[in-house]
Amino acid sequence: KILITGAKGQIGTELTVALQERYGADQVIATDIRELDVLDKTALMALVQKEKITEIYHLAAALSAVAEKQPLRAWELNMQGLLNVLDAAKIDNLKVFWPSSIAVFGDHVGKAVCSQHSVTQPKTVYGISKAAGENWCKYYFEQYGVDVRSVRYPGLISYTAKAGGGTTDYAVEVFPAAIEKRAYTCYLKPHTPLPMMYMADAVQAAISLMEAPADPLTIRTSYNIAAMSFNPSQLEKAIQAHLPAFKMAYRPDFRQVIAESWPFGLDDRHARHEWGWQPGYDLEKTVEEIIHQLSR
Ligand code: VAH
Repeated sequence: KILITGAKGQIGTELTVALQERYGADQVIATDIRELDVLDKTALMALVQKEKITEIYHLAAALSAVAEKQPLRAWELNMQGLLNVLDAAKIDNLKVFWPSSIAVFGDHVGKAVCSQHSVTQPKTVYGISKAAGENWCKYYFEQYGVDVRSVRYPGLISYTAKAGGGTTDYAVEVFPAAIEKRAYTCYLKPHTPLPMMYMADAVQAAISLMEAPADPLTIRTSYNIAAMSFNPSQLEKAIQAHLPAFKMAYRPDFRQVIAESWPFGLDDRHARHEWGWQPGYDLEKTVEEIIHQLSR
């Protein structure tokens, strides 16, 4: 059976549905903080035994903007939570999926395209926890044979779950605002590009990687994956193609500095060659799909 932690989060909400559809609802144990605190290792181990868990999608974490407000609490949740899951996987021979992020790259890369082996020099608490987490995943794989797999997600765009306190949340919040008010005030400057991905692609990436044969996988920190890159102004224009009256205002806040520290894009050739990664959505297709779904 599959255990999902952080199942009420932005990824968890849609990943839970996808996994239930793929494996059957009775094969998926979806938990969030109320059902399982990932910092409670005893409770985690007990649930793994009781439910006969064989795989964990470990999504519970504090995202970039929230983590900057409470550094040590975010570090504990992101780091100790992952270590509890990795150790449970070692003891019970579980397969693990864990999301990393473009946030592992820092402002030394400028707005470049980062290769799989670019230096990770994170600037945020969230990025530090993801860079450390990647190295713990590699350690548990090499030292104990734990089959843990990871991708570096860009900003994720969804319309069912609310954004979870990240720096890329504007690309989520803008859609309901565009539909209801034809207006949105963006907390980033208009020409701040960021790597982004539609949630359907993000969910597919996690499932494809988890189902891929182990032998061809050479990356046991975390795979670069990429779909599109755009700035708020480009998103505004893509929405205006459907809602001509829509207007974006710009009022940068503390998240501007975080966004400027993240790369323009990621080189994802390893993911494409080793487990068939292939995005399905570009900016136009994403905007069309979300506006269609929210206008029904
Ligand atoms: C965040 N959505 O903004 C997350 C993600 C790359 C961004 O990690 O923190």
